[in-house]
Amino acid sequence: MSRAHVALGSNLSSPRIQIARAFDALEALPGTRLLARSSLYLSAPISEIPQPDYVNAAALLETSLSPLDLLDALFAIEACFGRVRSLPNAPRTLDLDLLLYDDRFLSDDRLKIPHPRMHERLFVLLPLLEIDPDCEIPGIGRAADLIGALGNQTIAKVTPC
Ligand code: PH2
Ligand code: MG
Ligand code: MG
Repeated sequence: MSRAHVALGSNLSSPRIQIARAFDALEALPGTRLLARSSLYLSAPISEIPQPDYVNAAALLETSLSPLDLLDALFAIEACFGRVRSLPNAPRTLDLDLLLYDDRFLSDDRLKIPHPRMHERLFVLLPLLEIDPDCEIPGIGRAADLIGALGNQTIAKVTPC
Protein backbone atom coordinates (compact mmCIF):
# COMPACT_ATOMS: atom_id res chain seq x y z
CA MET A 1 0.00 0.00 0.00
CA SER A 2 1.11 3.55 -0.72
CA ARG A 3 0.23 6.91 0.78
CA ALA A 4 -1.07 9.64 -1.52
CA HIS A 5 -1.89 13.27 -0.74
CA VAL A 6 -4.66 14.91 -2.76
CA ALA A 7 -5.66 18.59 -2.96
CA LEU A 8 -9.35 19.39 -3.40
CA GLY A 9 -10.72 22.65 -4.81
CA SER A 10 -14.08 24.00 -5.97
CA ASN A 11 -15.47 27.44 -6.78
CA LEU A 12 -18.73 26.64 -8.62
CA SER A 13 -22.13 25.16 -7.73
CA SER A 14 -22.06 25.20 -3.90
CA PRO A 15 -18.34 24.54 -3.36
CA ARG A 16 -18.67 23.36 0.26
CA ILE A 17 -21.11 20.65 -0.79
CA GLN A 18 -18.89 19.66 -3.73
CA ILE A 19 -15.90 19.19 -1.42
CA ALA A 20 -17.89 17.27 1.21
CA ARG A 21 -19.18 14.91 -1.48
CA ALA A 22 -15.72 14.60 -3.03
CA PHE A 23 -14.33 13.23 0.26
CA ASP A 24 -17.05 10.54 0.11
CA ALA A 25 -16.08 9.73 -3.50
CA LEU A 26 -12.40 9.39 -2.50
CA GLU A 27 -13.41 7.07 0.35
CA ALA A 28 -15.26 4.87 -2.17
CA LEU A 29 -12.32 4.41 -4.57
CA PRO A 30 -11.31 0.77 -5.12
CA GLY A 31 -8.28 -0.43 -3.13
CA THR A 32 -8.23 2.85 -1.22
CA ARG A 33 -8.82 4.08 2.34
CA LEU A 34 -9.33 7.71 3.27
CA LEU A 35 -6.93 8.14 6.21
CA ALA A 36 -7.56 11.84 6.86
CA ARG A 37 -9.63 14.74 5.61
CA SER A 38 -8.77 18.36 6.40
CA SER A 39 -11.10 21.18 7.35
CA LEU A 40 -12.46 23.31 4.54
CA TYR A 41 -10.65 26.57 3.72
CA LEU A 42 -11.92 29.62 1.83
CA SER A 43 -9.22 31.13 -0.40
CA ALA A 44 -8.92 33.96 -2.88
CA PRO A 45 -8.45 32.69 -6.46
CA ILE A 46 -4.89 32.63 -7.78
CA SER A 47 -5.66 33.26 -11.43
CA GLU A 48 -5.56 35.82 -14.22
CA ILE A 49 -9.25 35.06 -14.82
CA PRO A 50 -11.68 36.86 -12.44
CA GLN A 51 -13.68 34.19 -10.61
CA PRO A 52 -15.32 33.33 -7.27
CA ASP A 53 -13.34 32.41 -4.15
CA TYR A 54 -12.43 28.74 -3.77
CA VAL A 55 -13.14 26.20 -1.10
CA ASN A 56 -9.99 24.09 -0.69
CA ALA A 57 -9.12 21.03 1.38
CA ALA A 58 -6.71 18.09 1.45
CA ALA A 59 -7.04 14.34 1.79
CA LEU A 60 -4.59 11.62 2.78
CA LEU A 61 -5.19 8.25 1.10
CA GLU A 62 -3.79 4.78 1.55
CA THR A 63 -4.08 3.07 -1.80
CA SER A 64 -3.08 0.07 -3.87
CA LEU A 65 -3.72 2.04 -7.09
CA SER A 66 -0.63 3.06 -9.06
CA PRO A 67 -0.05 6.82 -9.50
CA LEU A 68 -1.51 6.82 -13.04
CA ASP A 69 -4.47 4.63 -12.07
CA LEU A 70 -5.15 6.96 -9.16
CA LEU A 71 -4.90 9.95 -11.54
CA ASP A 72 -7.47 8.34 -13.85
CA ALA A 73 -9.74 7.66 -10.87
CA LEU A 74 -9.47 11.31 -9.76
CA PHE A 75 -10.30 12.52 -13.29
CA ALA A 76 -13.31 10.18 -13.33
CA ILE A 77 -14.57 11.69 -10.05
CA GLU A 78 -14.08 15.22 -11.46
CA ALA A 79 -16.10 14.27 -14.54
CA CYS A 80 -18.88 12.81 -12.34
CA PHE A 81 -19.03 16.15 -10.54
CA GLY A 82 -19.65 17.98 -13.83
CA ARG A 83 -16.11 19.30 -14.31
CA VAL A 84 -15.74 20.94 -17.72
CA ARG A 85 -12.14 21.41 -18.88
CA SER A 86 -11.70 24.74 -20.69
CA LEU A 87 -8.87 27.23 -20.05
CA PRO A 88 -6.15 26.54 -17.47
CA ASN A 89 -7.16 28.04 -14.11
CA ALA A 90 -10.80 28.43 -15.21
CA PRO A 91 -13.44 28.11 -12.45
CA ARG A 92 -14.47 24.52 -11.74
CA THR A 93 -16.99 22.40 -9.82
CA LEU A 94 -14.21 20.11 -8.64
CA ASP A 95 -10.44 19.90 -8.96
CA LEU A 96 -8.59 16.90 -7.50
CA ASP A 97 -4.81 17.23 -7.73
CA LEU A 98 -2.51 14.35 -6.86
CA LEU A 99 0.22 16.12 -4.87
CA LEU A 100 2.45 13.38 -3.47
CA TYR A 101 2.71 9.60 -3.79
CA ASP A 102 4.93 8.14 -1.07
CA ASP A 103 8.28 9.88 -1.54
CA ARG A 104 8.29 9.20 -5.27
CA PHE A 105 9.23 11.47 -8.18
CA LEU A 106 7.29 11.04 -11.40
CA SER A 107 7.61 12.99 -14.63
CA ASP A 108 5.05 11.62 -17.04
CA ASP A 109 3.30 13.61 -19.81
CA ARG A 110 0.11 13.30 -17.77
CA LEU A 111 1.39 13.52 -14.24
CA LYS A 112 4.21 15.23 -12.37
CA ILE A 113 4.83 14.25 -8.74
CA PRO A 114 5.45 16.16 -6.53
CA HIS A 115 2.86 18.55 -7.99
CA PRO A 116 5.11 21.26 -9.52
CA ARG A 117 3.33 24.29 -7.98
CA MET A 118 2.18 22.89 -4.63
CA HIS A 119 4.97 24.53 -2.61
CA GLU A 120 3.95 28.01 -3.85
CA ARG A 121 0.30 27.73 -2.83
CA LEU A 122 -0.98 28.37 0.66
CA PHE A 123 -4.38 26.92 -0.33
CA VAL A 124 -2.57 23.60 -0.82
CA LEU A 125 -0.05 23.69 2.05
CA LEU A 126 -2.31 24.82 4.91
CA PRO A 127 -4.89 21.99 4.53
CA LEU A 128 -2.03 19.56 3.89
CA LEU A 129 -0.24 20.52 7.10
CA GLU A 130 -3.46 20.08 9.07
CA ILE A 131 -3.65 16.38 8.11
CA ASP A 132 0.12 15.70 7.94
CA PRO A 133 2.12 18.18 10.04
CA ASP A 134 5.45 16.48 9.25
CA CYS A 135 4.79 16.43 5.51
CA GLU A 136 7.98 16.48 3.43
CA ILE A 137 7.87 17.47 -0.24
CA PRO A 138 10.58 15.43 -1.99
CA GLY A 139 13.24 17.68 -3.52
CA ILE A 140 11.73 20.82 -1.92
CA GLY A 141 11.63 20.42 1.87
CA ARG A 142 9.27 20.41 4.82
CA ALA A 143 5.86 21.88 4.03
CA ALA A 144 5.87 23.61 7.44
CA ASP A 145 9.00 25.56 6.47
CA LEU A 146 7.46 26.89 3.24
CA ILE A 147 4.35 28.67 4.43
CA GLY A 148 6.19 31.65 5.94
CA ALA A 149 7.04 32.88 2.43
CA LEU A 150 3.36 32.78 1.33
CA GLY A 151 1.86 35.22 3.83
CA ASN A 152 0.54 37.47 1.04
CA GLN A 153 -2.05 34.82 0.01
CA THR A 154 -5.54 35.12 1.49
CA ILE A 155 -7.00 32.00 3.14
CA ALA A 156 -9.26 31.29 6.15
CA LYS A 157 -10.78 28.18 7.68
CA VAL A 158 -14.47 27.83 6.79
CA THR A 159 -16.61 28.16 9.90
CA PRO A 160 -19.70 25.92 10.10
CA CYS A 161 -22.93 27.81 9.28
N1 PH2 B 1 -6.81 26.28 -8.32
C1 PH2 B 1 -6.30 26.68 -9.44
C2 PH2 B 1 -5.97 28.06 -9.72
N2 PH2 B 1 -6.18 28.94 -8.61
N3 PH2 B 1 -6.84 29.40 -6.45
C3 PH2 B 1 -7.33 28.97 -5.28
N4 PH2 B 1 -7.48 29.85 -4.29
N5 PH2 B 1 -7.66 27.67 -5.06
C4 PH2 B 1 -7.52 26.74 -6.05
O1 PH2 B 1 -7.83 25.54 -5.83
C5 PH2 B 1 -7.01 27.15 -7.30
C6 PH2 B 1 -6.69 28.50 -7.47
C7 PH2 B 1 -6.02 25.72 -10.51
O2 PH2 B 1 -6.11 24.43 -10.15
MG1 MG C 1 -5.40 22.49 -9.36
MG1 MG D 1 -6.22 19.70 -11.47
